[in-house]
Amino acid sequence: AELGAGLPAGRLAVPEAELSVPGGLPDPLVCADGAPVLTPADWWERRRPELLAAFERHVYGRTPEGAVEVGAQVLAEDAALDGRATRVETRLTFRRPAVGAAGAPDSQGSQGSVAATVLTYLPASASTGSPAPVFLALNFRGNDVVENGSADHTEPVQPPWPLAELVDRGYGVATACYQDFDPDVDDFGNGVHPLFYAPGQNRPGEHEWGALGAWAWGLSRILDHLREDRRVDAARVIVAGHSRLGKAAMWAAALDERFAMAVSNNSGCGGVALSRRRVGETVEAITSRFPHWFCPAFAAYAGREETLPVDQHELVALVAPRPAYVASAEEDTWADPYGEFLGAKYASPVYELLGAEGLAATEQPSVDRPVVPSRVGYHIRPGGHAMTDGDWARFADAADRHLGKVSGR
Ligand code: GTR
Repeated sequence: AELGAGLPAGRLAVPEAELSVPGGLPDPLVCADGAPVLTPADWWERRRPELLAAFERHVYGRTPEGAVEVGAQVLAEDAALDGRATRVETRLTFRRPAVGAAGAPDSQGSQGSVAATVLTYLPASASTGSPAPVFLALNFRGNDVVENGSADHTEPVQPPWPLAELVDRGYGVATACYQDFDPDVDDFGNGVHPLFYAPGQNRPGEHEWGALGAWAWGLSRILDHLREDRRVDAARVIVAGHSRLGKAAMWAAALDERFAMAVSNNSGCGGVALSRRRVGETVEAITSRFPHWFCPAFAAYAGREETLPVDQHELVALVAPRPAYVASAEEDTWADPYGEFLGAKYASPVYELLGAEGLAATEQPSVDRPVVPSRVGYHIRPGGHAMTDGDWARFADAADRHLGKVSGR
């Protein structure tokens, strides 16, 4: 049965079985005042800014616009992977700008600066005149675990990434540990938040950024840095992430249109799974365990998802018409794989309005039948919550397809 007649204005009718709350889904192509979005100009000038502002106000919080002073110091630069890659480690430092015309000293002392170590693998060909497209993804456990794995299997588990395979396909990979930008604890005295506090402020306000906002900000600062490197194809930087970092990657791509493509792996609640389904992790569950990920205002929607002014398909829509690739895992029920599929599916009308193909599947595909050709891509694979080598291979397939195949080895 369709939740058709009687829906409030601006609600999209979807099959009843897809949601757990009444009232349909917010329609990405209807403005808050009920005006339909009929042209690309309506989208770019009215609806997109309105949706972005709604995600800031109700979900992730507003990212401050103020500048920080950035320093970059190369820590190491060597050949790697038997000469097929260049491995670079760079320390980025972020500081509050000196305050006032007199250049008053930074009152926050050591808390006035934050550092992140960025690890980059670039195909050797990037140093000889063929700038490489790059996958940029934060990691959970440290750059060394991306390279070498870890014997420590406590959650969240992080397998090593298939750096050699990606480099051999022509892609660079850039990463930093997410904790460098904001330690993942419900505490706002560290990480990048204090760099932007007003005098006397010690935590973000009701509608200000949480940790996901800080991680997304970090992704944009790494992008700034990559764009300065002539070995990087600045027009082809793909932001990717797993789980909480898949949420951050999608939010980063929504905020920062310089990202050429976005990949969300098992991002679940607060990522691309629809909040109105209330399957697996709910707004109540996530805001009780991880209140600091979002703006404080998001917690008010726990158990009242039907009143959320947005839902997560609209996060995918904010990436349009850039390629967006959504990946699920069959046993990852906490992330609601079907809800992730629907997040991709219901973003599609915005892609179509902008002249791009939305998800080329109306039903969830079976496991291991990836939908790569359309600009919104999707796969579900067997197994549990993880970002596997096979997932990475599909991300590279989608990037090949939509950003142009790069000449690997
Ligand atoms: C879980 C959390 C999810 C997901 C995951 C992860 O505990 O409930 O929202 O983000 O962590 O990041 O691995």
